Amino acid sequence: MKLNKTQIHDINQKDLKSHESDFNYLSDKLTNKGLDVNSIVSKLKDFQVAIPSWALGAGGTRFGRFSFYGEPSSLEQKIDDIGVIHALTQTAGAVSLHIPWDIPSDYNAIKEKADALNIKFDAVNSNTFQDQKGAQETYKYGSLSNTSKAVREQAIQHNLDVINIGNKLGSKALTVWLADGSCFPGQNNFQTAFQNTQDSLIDIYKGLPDDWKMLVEYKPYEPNFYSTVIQDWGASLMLANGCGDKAYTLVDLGHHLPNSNIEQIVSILQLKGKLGGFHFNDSKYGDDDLTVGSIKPYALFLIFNELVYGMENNPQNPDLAWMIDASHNVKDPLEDLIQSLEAIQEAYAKALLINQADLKAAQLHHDVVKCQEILQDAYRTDVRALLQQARLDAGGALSPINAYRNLNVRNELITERGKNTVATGL
Ligand code: AOS
Ligand code: ZN
Ligand code: ZN
Ligand code: ZN
Repeated sequence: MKLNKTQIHDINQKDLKSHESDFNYLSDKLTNKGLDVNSIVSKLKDFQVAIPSWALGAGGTRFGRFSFYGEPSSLEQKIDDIGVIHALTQTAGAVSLHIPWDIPSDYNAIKEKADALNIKFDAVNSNTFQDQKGAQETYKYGSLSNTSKAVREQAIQHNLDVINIGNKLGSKALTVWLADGSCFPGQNNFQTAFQNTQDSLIDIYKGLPDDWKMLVEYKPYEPNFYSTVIQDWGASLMLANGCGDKAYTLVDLGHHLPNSNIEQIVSILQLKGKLGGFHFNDSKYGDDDLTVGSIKPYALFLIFNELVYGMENNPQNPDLAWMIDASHNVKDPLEDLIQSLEAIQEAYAKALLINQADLKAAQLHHDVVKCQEILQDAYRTDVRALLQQARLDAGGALSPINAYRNLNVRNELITERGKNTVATGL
């Protein structure tokens, strides 16, 4: 299944007139406020978010998994699906591979496919949270933190293998997320576990090519429920600093205890030049992996406000690796990802409306009311016509969800792949 520009162009015709009037109305309003609409639209066009190779099928919980018809069962098919999302949204120009779930069998074929669909290979993800078939050692009691040297060595080697695989595809970053921790007090010595993790990460870091980054993801709990070795941004930052300049912290929105001020975390990491990557999702309780912006869109906007500030004011911080890390239990995964992309772009567009000079002046005058007015004026603006314009300029769909449905994508996929498919991955 491959969508072409003509199909999308034709579908857009019906809504073109009403889009134009929406866009012109908004464009006038924003121009009158002194904003450069063209530059905002072009920033939206440039903003690309990676889709993880494990998110194209239905997710599940430990209580069960309900498959979704026409799921991809090979890496080729997963890239095809990302191609569909990218053709419609023009925002998903990258894939983030999970190893070993998605090891390419034919590197050239995979690269050619991705190239043809305009998809790049973003960060590669290692997996030392599951035992692999035929593995000598078990990760039941940890991987990089394990008290057994043999286990640590196996986990280090796996990460080096992942770098090697990513290198063949043009990836430039390794994301390390560890499940390591303990389920009960007394089970682990915190200091030993942390020190072992640091030493193991340093060994991996030594194998990192010069132009690569290592992204260290943190998470407070799950699958371990008493302690996690890399439980928060502080632990991640210490470990990254212990490795060197090419190691950074990765923030996953779902990996915080309730009510954490994520925007402040993001802000300070950028000040220190240490924010390397981002996993988008939304949550009500924990690592829920729900559709981005479905629960706390205002929080997402506040995070984007800090990201935009950082992108403009913190040259010490590198470009970020953006990825959606969501799981789809009851929706068509492709529709869910399209909704997430829309929410990300919406929050980004609203953050771009904030007049940073006015905000700074209001802050200096301690005009707290004005500060809030500036943020909320941006947040309350309906920016969807800007997103549509960005997609239109890039050859995407005015409404990706409508186009997806009108083009009958899911049925086509079912015809191609069959009804009872099982996607590999989580
Ligand atoms: C796990 O909770 C993390 O969010 C990871 O980033 C990711 O979902 C996992 O590593 C899948 O490979
Ligand atoms: Zn994540
Ligand atoms: Zn997670
Ligand atoms: Zn998550």
